[in-house]
Amino acid sequence: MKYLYSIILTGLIIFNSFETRAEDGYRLWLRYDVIPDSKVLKSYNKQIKGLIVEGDSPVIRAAKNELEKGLEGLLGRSIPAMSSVSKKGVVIAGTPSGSQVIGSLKLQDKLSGLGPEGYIIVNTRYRNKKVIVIAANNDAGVMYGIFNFLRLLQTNQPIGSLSISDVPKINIRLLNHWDNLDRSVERGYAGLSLWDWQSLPGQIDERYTDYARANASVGINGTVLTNVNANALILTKDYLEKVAALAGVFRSYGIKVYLTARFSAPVEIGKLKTADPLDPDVIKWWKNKVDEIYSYIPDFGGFVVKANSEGQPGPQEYKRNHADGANTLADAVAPHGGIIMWRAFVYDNNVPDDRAKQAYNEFVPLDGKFRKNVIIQVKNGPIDFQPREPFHPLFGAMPATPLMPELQITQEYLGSSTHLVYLAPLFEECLKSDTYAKGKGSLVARVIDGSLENHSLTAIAGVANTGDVRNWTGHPIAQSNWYAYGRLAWDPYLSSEKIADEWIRMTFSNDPATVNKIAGIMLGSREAAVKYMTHLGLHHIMYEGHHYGPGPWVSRGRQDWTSVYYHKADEKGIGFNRTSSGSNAVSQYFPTVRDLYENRESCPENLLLWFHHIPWDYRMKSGKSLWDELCFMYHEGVKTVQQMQDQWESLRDLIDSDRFESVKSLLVKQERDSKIWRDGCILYFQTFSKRPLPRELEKPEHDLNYYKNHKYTDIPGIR
Ligand code: GCV
Repeated sequence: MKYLYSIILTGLIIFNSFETRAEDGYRLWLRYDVIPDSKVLKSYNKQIKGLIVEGDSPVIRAAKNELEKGLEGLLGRSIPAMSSVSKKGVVIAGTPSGSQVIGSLKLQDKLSGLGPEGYIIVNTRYRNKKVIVIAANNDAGVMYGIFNFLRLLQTNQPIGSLSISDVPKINIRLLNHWDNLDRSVERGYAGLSLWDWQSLPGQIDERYTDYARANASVGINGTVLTNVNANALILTKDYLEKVAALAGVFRSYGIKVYLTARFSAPVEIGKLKTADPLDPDVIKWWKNKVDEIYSYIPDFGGFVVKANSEGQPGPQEYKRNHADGANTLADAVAPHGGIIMWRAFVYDNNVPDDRAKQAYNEFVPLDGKFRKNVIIQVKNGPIDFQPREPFHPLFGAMPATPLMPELQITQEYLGSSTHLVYLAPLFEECLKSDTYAKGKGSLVARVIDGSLENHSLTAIAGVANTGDVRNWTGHPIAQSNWYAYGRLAWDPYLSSEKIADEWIRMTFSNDPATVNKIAGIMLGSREAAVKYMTHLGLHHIMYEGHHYGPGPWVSRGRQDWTSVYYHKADEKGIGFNRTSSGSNAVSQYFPTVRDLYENRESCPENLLLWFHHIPWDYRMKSGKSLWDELCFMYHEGVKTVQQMQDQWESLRDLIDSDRFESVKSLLVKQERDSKIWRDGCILYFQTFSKRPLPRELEKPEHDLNYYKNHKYTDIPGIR
């Protein structure tokens, strides 16, 4: 019997891998292959004998499907759906109102306080039989519970004494797609947009469902389909029908659809003479337009708006402010329960002030002036998704207004989908920064989960890294950034280590050696990128336009789009003086943080050149001069990439050859590019420092002109 069992199992494993076209990455972390550890598999098979998932909503049906599919894949046999608990080992999922069995378990106490999306997973007894219960107040909670239960199995966790009670800490958890209607993706490096507007609404690609499954599995419950550099056409009838078709797919996974609103839409598609937000015709136009949208999509989430930023139209053109603009839209969506996410990413070339200060200057005076259904969307740092930035000073500075962070999952400034950079440490660094807004412990996470100021409107956005390439994200490891974002959106207090551990187990293997090796590479990768690109607080010194390689020499055109504006290297030293003797951006932080940054001795060295102009011979904590430290850091960055290559090589026999080879070849490019960053930057800064490269360091292969003229020909999305 045992023998027969293992023959069937081997057959299933082989069948499964043929069926799924080797490891092309399409299945993301929802792979559901038979658990290879026979002990673990046997124990699960003993504990899971049947299923009861009651309820008849689309969400429950989708969740039930997922559970059946997941269990069949992982356990290597289909688990029978049952109508009553006739034996031990039944997994029961549902809500007290939708499921008789769950209803009879009297779980009210355990479920109270879990809201519409929280859930419990517990081992208990039903009519004296051991069962596993996944219960929630609402269907969405049941679905999240089911995904977590599958994650427990995928990561080989014990399931004999479960007592899980989980609830999302942020209510609205969004992906922002910078996708255009011609299917190009701004800062997208993984092919075309997932939304095939030409074939919608008639054709529904299976990818839409798989996209929704992936998002739901990590708790993402909203998607903004269109670019913040918005096209008003998305608000016209033909496109709304297409949007409605997508919303129909996503709804079954608890995901709402949102759009970007072009502020000048009343003029562009409404044929009005003005888009002045206080003009009665404009107010009426938005109201009618919104009513129309809700007639297509009754659960439409609302709008994201980029206004008066980088050439986008906005209320300031009519001498109105951001609150006037946001409130007109907010009033239009309010009767339907919609929200407005108004972006604080604003800066103006004509304002002769430090760009890092402008959002704060424009928005803090408006605190308390927004409608209740407006939330201000703030990038993690004050410039623009750089490899390292201090947290944005707006966090904590607008106590009367809900704020949501915007994180960038797509790697605009971190090597696109060519470099292996695990972003959870970057996200975590921002979320765990202490603003001191209400004394110690006022973390950014507490500002945005509403707990610091008691806000109930809470949200978070991540700029998506997905596209229509087979593996969704281009670089196989970039999938982890989508996963990590979702997990942190659900719980911003999670650690990068825990998230990496889960993702690796689900995506590659539960073998401890494999997990450790991949985790080691991932966890050091962000710091490596910072070191070979912009360490010690350097920022915005990238190649103009595509932002991929180095460009510290960029000096033409709009000042605040150049590099020289930011590094301010001269013969004396390097760095942007943002202290009280400079732009005084430090004054936008609460006193404890302000004092920390103001003083160059206390300023963390990894942000030193963000806040200070430092002499080349300044003694760093290492004992080296600033110049030597800068050179050593660049070299360490490259060295880490080389170590990543060796570590990856040691995985050759531990993981599938498809993903092994793909990452290996990308690491070769990453090493090449890290050297271009290192040598280009060192040679350029040397023209100011006039100091030699420390003797022990390898000399650049080429002269500065070579790096200045280097053209990339093999970077996704870059021509
Ligand atoms: C969508 C940066 C990017 C732009 C992006 C902008 C924004 O400037 O380079 O591509 O535009 O941020 O976030 O609005």
